[in-house]
Amino acid sequence: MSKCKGCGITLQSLDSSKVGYTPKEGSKLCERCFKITNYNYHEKESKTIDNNQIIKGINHKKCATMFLCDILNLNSNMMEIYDVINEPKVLVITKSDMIPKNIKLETLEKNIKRIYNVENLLFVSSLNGYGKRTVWDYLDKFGKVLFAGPTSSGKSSLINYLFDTDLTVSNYKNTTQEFISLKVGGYEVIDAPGFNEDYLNDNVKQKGYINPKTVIVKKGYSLSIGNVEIYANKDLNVTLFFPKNILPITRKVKKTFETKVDLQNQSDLVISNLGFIYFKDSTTLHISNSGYIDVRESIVGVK
Ligand SMILES: Nc1nc2c(ncn2[C@@H]2O[C@H](COP(=O)(O)OP(=O)(O)O)[C@@H](O)[C@H]2O)c(=O)[nH]1
Ligand SMILES: [Mg+2]
Repeated sequence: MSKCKGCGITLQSLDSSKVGYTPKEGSKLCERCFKITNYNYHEKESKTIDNNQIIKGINHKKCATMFLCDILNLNSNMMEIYDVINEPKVLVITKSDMIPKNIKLETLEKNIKRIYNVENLLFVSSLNGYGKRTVWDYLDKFGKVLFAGPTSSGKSSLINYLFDTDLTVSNYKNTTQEFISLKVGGYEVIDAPGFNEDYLNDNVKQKGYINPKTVIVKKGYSLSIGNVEIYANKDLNVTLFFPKNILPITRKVKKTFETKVDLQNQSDLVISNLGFIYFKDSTTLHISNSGYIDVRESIVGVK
């Protein structure tokens, strides 16, 4: 059976409710990829592969791996996955065009390497080409390279940018549904399905810069972002790093909060797949819905 050129799924024309469906036999794209590419829309459930299966698949390929993450989906879950991927590997921070201009990449690099114990790190943007030379160097060194990382981190976009290929790209999660091996320009490149987390905000647009926003939340008020609500027993002065369309809400504290966390100064409260809140000062935080959060030494703090 042939595979979809956009997402790697095995094509079939028998059951329109199942993955890989195409109404036209002999088509190169599944209906889902066709709709995403032409209308930026699809209504079908994507095939999701369990993270452990993807890790197995990656390690089975036994080749150099670029692990792509943007600064909003960089978190301890993803770095635990990074840690179990076979060497050689490099952490690639994608969408560098989104990184606020007032944050020095050298500071970010130093912090990320220290906090997550990473040896090799690159920054890249498929939008403006930043860092492409370092990616080509890596490709030249290994010849065969696999592109892994969380869903929507820009794996397929980077391959398309480098090799002028037509992999399907979208803001929907799990756009790439299978491993896709391509032989292009003397290289062997493997695109991989993305890793998922339990909580994933589908279709969060991450276009343009993240505009870091410093907010003061008065004592007695809480700050709510996505599904997470936080509150401290004092005035809070924090900086928010989220896509522009994620709007913080403040409101009077009315309910009880399930979790209490002590944050050191210069910490980030990471809200999985949405972004992070930077705390310059140490704080005791009360958090509701803590399943999707993670605290770390700040990646944007200056030591
Ligand atoms: N700003 C910006 N957006 C990007 C970049 N690369 C990818 N994207 C966007 O991120 C979303 C996910 O990209 P995709 O390549 O499908 O991610 P994948 O799931 O990792 O293959 C798409 O909406 C892309 O347009 C980049 O370098 N900069
Ligand atoms: Mg993809």
